[in-house]
Order: sequence, then C-alpha cells, then structure tokens
Amino acid sequence: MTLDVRTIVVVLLIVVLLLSAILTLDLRSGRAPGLARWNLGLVLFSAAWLLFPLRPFLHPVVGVAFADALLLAGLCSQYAALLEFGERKVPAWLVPGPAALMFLALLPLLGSYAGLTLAVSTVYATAMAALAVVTVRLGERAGAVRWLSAAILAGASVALMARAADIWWHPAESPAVFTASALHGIAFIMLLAVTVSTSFSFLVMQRRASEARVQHIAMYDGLTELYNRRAFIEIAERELSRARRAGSPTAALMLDLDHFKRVNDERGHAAGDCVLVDFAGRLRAAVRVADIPGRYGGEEFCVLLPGASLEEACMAAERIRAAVSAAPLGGLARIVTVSIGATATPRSDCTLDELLARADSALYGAKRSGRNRVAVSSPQAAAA
Ligand code: GH3
Ligand code: MG
Ligand code: MG
Repeated sequence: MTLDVRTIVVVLLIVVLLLSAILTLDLRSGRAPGLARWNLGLVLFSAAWLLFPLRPFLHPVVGVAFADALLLAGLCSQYAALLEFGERKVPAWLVPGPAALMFLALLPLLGSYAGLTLAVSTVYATAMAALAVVTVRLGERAGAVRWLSAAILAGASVALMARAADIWWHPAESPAVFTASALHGIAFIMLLAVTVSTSFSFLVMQRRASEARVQHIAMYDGLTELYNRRAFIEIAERELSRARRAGSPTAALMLDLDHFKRVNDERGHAAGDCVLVDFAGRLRAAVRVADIPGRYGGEEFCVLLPGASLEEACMAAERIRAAVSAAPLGGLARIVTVSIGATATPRSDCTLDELLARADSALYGAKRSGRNRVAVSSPQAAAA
C-alpha cells in the first residue's frame, strides 16, 4: 500500500475545517474553558495545511517557513487551551513566541531539504510530547480519555522522530516533501490521528467538566457550599439505612441562628450572608469528617452524625455552639448565637423524617428556654 502524503494533507485540511466549524458553533453556547484557544489552534492548522499543497507555487518563505510556523502556533494554542482547561496560567508569549522563533530559524535552512525536515520534525515531535505531558497532568478532571489522547500524541512524536532520523540517514532517498516513503505516510497518518483524537478528547473533557459543574450546583448550596436540603436528605437516607443494617446508632442536629433577622434588618442582607458563610465554616470545622452538615433552608442548618450516640451528638453540638459564640460571626460588632436541637435514633427502624422532626422539636425547646443552648430530644423521651 502506498500512502500518498498529498491526499492525507487534503483529508487533514477537510477534518480541521469541519472540527473548527463544529467548535465555532459550540463556542456560542455556555462556558467551556480553553475551547476558544483550541479552536484557534484548528484555524491555524487549516491555514497551514492549506499552504502545504500550494508549496510548488509559493516562495519557500511563505510555503515552508511561514506554513510550518503556523502549524507550531496551532500546537501551542492547543497547549494553551489545555493549560486554561486545567486552570493554569497561560503566558502571553506561548502562541506567538515559539512560532516566530521557528520562522526565523527556518529561513537559513530553506535550501536544505534534509536540514529543514529534520528541524521541523524535531520541533513538532517536541511539541507533541509536551502536549502529551500536559494532557496527562490534567489528572482525574480530564478522565480516562486523557491516557488515549496522550498515547496518540506520544505515538505521533515517535513517528515524527523516525521520519527525521530516516531523512538524516538517507538524505539521497528524500528528494521532495511529498515522497511516498512509508515513514512519511505514517508520520502524516499520525498527524491525522492526533488531530481527530485530541479534538474529540478535548470535547469529552469539556463534557465531563461541565457535568461535574452541574452536579456540584445541584448538590451544594451556592452561598455556604454546604450540602443543600435535597442532597442532605439523599445522603442522610443512605447513611441511615446503612446504620440500620449495621445495627449502629445515628444522631442528628438541627441548628438555627438566633435573632438572625435583626442582622439583616440592622446591617443589610450582604452582612447577613457573610454571617451565614462564616457560620458554615465554623460548623464544618467543628464536626467530624464522617458527619454530614447541610443547609436546611434560610438560617437553619442540620447535621447527620452516623454512628454517634446522643451523648456524642450533644458534645458535637456544644462544640459548635461554643465555636459560634466565641467571636462575632462575619466580622459583625456583636455576637450572633445559635440554638441547637440534638437527637439520636430511638429505635433501629427510625426514619429520617422522624429523626429530623425530633431534632426540630428539640431545637424549639432550645429557643423557648432562652436560645444560645443545646436541647435534647432523648430516645427515652420518645419511647415514653
Ligand atoms: P429566631 O431566633 O427565633 O430564630 O429568630 P430569627 O430572626 O433568626 O428567625 P426568623 O425566622 O424570624 O428570621 C430568619 C431570617 O433569615 C429571615 C430571612 O430574611 C433571613 N434569611 C434567610 N435566608 C437568608 C439568606 O440566604 N441570606 C440572608 N442574608 N438572610 C437570610
Ligand atoms: Mg433564627
Ligand atoms: Mg429559622
């Protein structure tokens, strides 16, 4: 089988144009970190691949040096896209810098086919290896597809190096860039594979990241970053049935900030929000890693304590109460306190609704008896 490089380049051009068109249409919808830079890379590739078959009709400065610099700029733009996707800083020189250097470095080599191809192949091989490394370094955020993407990039890097070595050792057999030697064909096929697979992988990574964002928004309260009511109930139900199977106790706390409305009335809603955020931080710090704190709604919070007895729940509640009353929340001038109702499963078949209702009634007991305190709804009380 003979691989015709010119045909592969035409296919490459069609593929990058189509990919770029798809990405351009997608760019208009929503947030996709790095997608614009990735697409710029594809546009630069299109320009480079368009110049490639026109080489016989162009001055080598344009057809060779400029076209190869465009290709490198495209690779650097995709490198920048991966940095942006990974939330890393993108230096301003990353796209124009290496491309300008390459353009200048190729000018004295334009007369030597072997030197030129060796230089170009080495630069691309290095760029592909760098892309493979930055792709793997994206970590779990990018998912398993990053390994496939990196493997194809590494394969292309090796193929380009093999092509360079071939030209170096057999310069007489390489009279023109379109030579249909197997190694050349393979190097260009690898470029095609890289273009298609890395672009699809990048879209898969974007989809994963946006699913993770949506999942986070669905589960966490936007202000306090605690579980929202729905997520809390879902997780608490799961923990409760696990505890039921294991025959271990489960405790719950209901918490409500005291006279919180006054904060809003006196200092404004924004100050109230700061108090809620500060409270959530202290709540998180005061409970165990295994405990599940959530925002039940407004200035009411809840905590499920898997495996905890009523005594342990009371100790946790007291820890939270003390942490809140130790210093003013949210940088206010005066102390805002919290009332807490604590309870534990009275029987093994206690439902979450029942557990939370018991914690809630204990909370109202704490409010009635003067606020800034922990009140208990004991298993014995319920049994009686
Ligand atoms: P009590 O001690 O009896 O609990 O009195 P309270 O003032 O804390 O209770 P009340 O239920 O009268 O007021 C709760 C206030 O919490 C009313 C509501 O405007 C405020 N609130 C609820 N959610 C938010 C929020 O996200 N941000 C701010 N700033 N305020 C909120
Ligand atoms: Mg309140
Ligand atoms: Mg309330």
